[in-house]
Amino acid sequence: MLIVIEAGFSVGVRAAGKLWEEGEYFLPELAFSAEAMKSAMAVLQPALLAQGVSNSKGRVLIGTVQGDIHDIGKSLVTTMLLANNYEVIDLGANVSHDTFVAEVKARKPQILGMSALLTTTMSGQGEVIRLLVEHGLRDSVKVIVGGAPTTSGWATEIGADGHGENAVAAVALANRLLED
Ligand code: B1M
Repeated sequence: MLIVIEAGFSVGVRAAGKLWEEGEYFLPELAFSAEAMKSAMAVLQPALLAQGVSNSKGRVLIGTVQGDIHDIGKSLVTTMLLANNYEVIDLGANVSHDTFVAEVKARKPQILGMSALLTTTMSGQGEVIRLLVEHGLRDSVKVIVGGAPTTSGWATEIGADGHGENAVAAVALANRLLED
């Protein structure tokens, strides 16, 4: 079953990500490829887990922040992480600050990823980091932020460990952070 993921779907979705970065593919083509991968993973992942097979590089908890229902970019990041052998717990969109903190505490991910598409909701990324510090959890997890209005400067300002410009960059960043 792993070969179906690693030699099939993962290769395909990575190729689509590359073509998109190079300007060859348009967003609908990338999104279509992401949807295909997500549908396949929905079938294959439970079966893999049931077999006790784990090829996980690490556990990532991801979601779009409170008040923000944009989830297309976050789902692309999720799929690219899955394609690169991360275990991903996707909390969805409009995730409350308290839920992020509670889930970090309960699921103990190596990486927390927060997406925000609105200038009015991006402050939520900083607020969650502040709450992680308050709950003594900040040192237990690397924090990645992303979404159209966010920048690496913003990531530094709020005390995140890094900023992902796009889904491919987010995977590269996760790899780097876990190597450190
Ligand atoms: Co809305 N929206 N929207 N919208 N929407 C934007 C973001 C906006 C820029 C449009 C505009 O005015 N030009 C604008 C925000 C302006 C601002 O904040 N200054 C806006 C607005 C205003 C709104 C509403 C308030 C509109 C209204 O109701 N008056 C409303 C907000 C609702 C809410 O959230 N509370 C709203 C609603 C919606 C729809 C529901 C219609 C729909 C979302 C559907 C969905 O997601 N299920 C929608 C859409 C589609 C957009 C645009 C057109 C496209 C967003 C998108 O999916 N992009 C957007 C305009 C735009 O971005 N140009 C817009 C494609 C996606 C692949 O890119 O999400 O940037 P992106 O993700 C990228 C990177 O950013 C990065 O990787 C991804 C893949 O490369 N990335 C990460 C993202 N998250 C990451 C996390 C990481 C790392 C990288 O690590 C954790």
